[in-house]
Amino acid sequence: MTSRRTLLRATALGAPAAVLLAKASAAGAALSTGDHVAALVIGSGYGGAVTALRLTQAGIATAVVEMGMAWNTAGSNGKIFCDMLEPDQRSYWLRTTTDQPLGYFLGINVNKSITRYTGVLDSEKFAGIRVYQGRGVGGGSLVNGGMAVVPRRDYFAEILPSVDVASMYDTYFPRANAGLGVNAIDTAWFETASCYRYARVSRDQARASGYSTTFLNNVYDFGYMKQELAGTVTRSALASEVIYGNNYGKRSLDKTYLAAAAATGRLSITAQHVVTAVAPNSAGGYTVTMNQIDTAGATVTTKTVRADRVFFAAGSIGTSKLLVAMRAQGALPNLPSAVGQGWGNNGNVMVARAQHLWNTTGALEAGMPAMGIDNWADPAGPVFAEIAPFPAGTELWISLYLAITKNPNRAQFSYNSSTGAVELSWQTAQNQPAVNAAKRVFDTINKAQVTVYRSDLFGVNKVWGDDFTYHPLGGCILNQATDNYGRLPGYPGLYVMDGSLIPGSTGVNPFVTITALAERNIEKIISTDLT
Ligand code: FAE
Repeated sequence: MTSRRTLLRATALGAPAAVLLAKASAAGAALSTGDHVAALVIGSGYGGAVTALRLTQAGIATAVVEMGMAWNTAGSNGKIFCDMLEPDQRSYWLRTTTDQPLGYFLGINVNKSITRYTGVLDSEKFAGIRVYQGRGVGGGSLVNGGMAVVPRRDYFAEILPSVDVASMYDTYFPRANAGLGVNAIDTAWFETASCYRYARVSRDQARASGYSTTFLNNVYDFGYMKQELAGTVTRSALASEVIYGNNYGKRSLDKTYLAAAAATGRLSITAQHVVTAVAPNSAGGYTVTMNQIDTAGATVTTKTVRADRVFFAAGSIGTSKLLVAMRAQGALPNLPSAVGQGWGNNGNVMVARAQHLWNTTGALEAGMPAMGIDNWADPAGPVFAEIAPFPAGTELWISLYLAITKNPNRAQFSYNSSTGAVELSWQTAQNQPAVNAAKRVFDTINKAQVTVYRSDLFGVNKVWGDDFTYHPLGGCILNQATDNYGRLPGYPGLYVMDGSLIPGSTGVNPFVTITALAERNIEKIISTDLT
């Protein structure tokens, strides 16, 4: 309840989130070389935002460093973010062409040229997988589908056996849901809303094929969405806004956790700074090196600051890359060998089905998914498939799914000394168990409904979207690479707080798990290490 009250207090102050965050940046300004801070948080996604709020509430001045932009200024169209139908430079992180997850239509590449810019969605390419991540103050919360799903209790116990399950479900998951502003859809409205026809069609066919379905909570304000459909407010989720940001309606972290942290007056946010090194400082604490970048990604200046404590919250990829590089380069040579191990894609695979002409999915599709097919209990191939929108603004007769499966394959990060890059060993073929599990479900549905797969959306003649993920997890696993609360062994004052703690899979969309685990860990760290 504390978090709920604090967040309410933050907004009750009368200042909108953007003003609070602007104050946070102004109060602490950007970090400068020579600064000495009590706590420095690398990254402003879920792990970082929870850490920032709880540290500042505990009276500790906290500096958050974020490589992406603050996303508080309107662009050429009068809005902060662009939509999915007309992506411009704001869409992608330092690319000259878009790299849409569904990059093809009728087998034709539909990506377009854009100006290289520090846009909000990164499609980071490794040898065998593209990893989509949010870039900006708020991390993945700026670009994600908002689905806020608590994992199954037995599966959580299976993936993180060192964590007390009762305290997670009694305390930390409820705390995370409150802090994130999670809300449930009005199920009666769902049944009639034109913008969820696509979900109802998929649901009815799944049920008729023997599968059960479930509603999904979200951090998008469903009350706002109702008004969008009624035509009384500006559209966002109903205006093809999702993966390049939502201009309205979404409770992203800059409006929840980070706004509440800013309201304490103890938060500073340094945006457009990429942390490149962390090493022990001879005077105590750690030296953190960072490059300030411009909107084309060029380094403007390099800064070093000293921090008594450093919280790695750069995401599964960002944290793993930094730590693996620091170990290899000798800055943090004693990091355990488990750092860089155990990375997985949460069993992600996407697929689409073609509907019969008489089974329309609707021209207006809500960008925020609200329903999933739950076949996780099937021991032959657990699948939890979100019914995803295809918000093209026109009838397409397409049913799209993001399947989360129990893929046992894992990958490692390693440092390539000749290029200086950190590589990820994942190969596309490692996703075959995910494809097999999803195929069982969707083959069954197709057979029962006499429908077929679309093979024109993920490439030419390619049924499965098996070469990208939205859910990078692991690389610095709890109780293996860190202790049971995210402390890095051998380096007092260094902590890991994000999705890298989770061993490659949560069985559902991951941000509630990441948030709840961060709530659990920071509570322990504050009570034992900081007071
Ligand atoms: P994250 O949110 O990625 O935050 C890390 C931050 O650190 C980012 O802001 C980075 O820019 C920053 N950073 C990285 N390296 C550095 C550095 N060296 N220096 C400074 N800053 C740095 O990490 N999950 C759900 O639960 N439900 C959904 O509906 C959902 N939909 C998604 C849709 C899309 C398109 C994507 C990409 C993801 C989706 N996810 C969803 C996944 C979710 O957003 C992701 O698991 C979390 O954002 C991960 O949280 P972390 O705190 O680990």
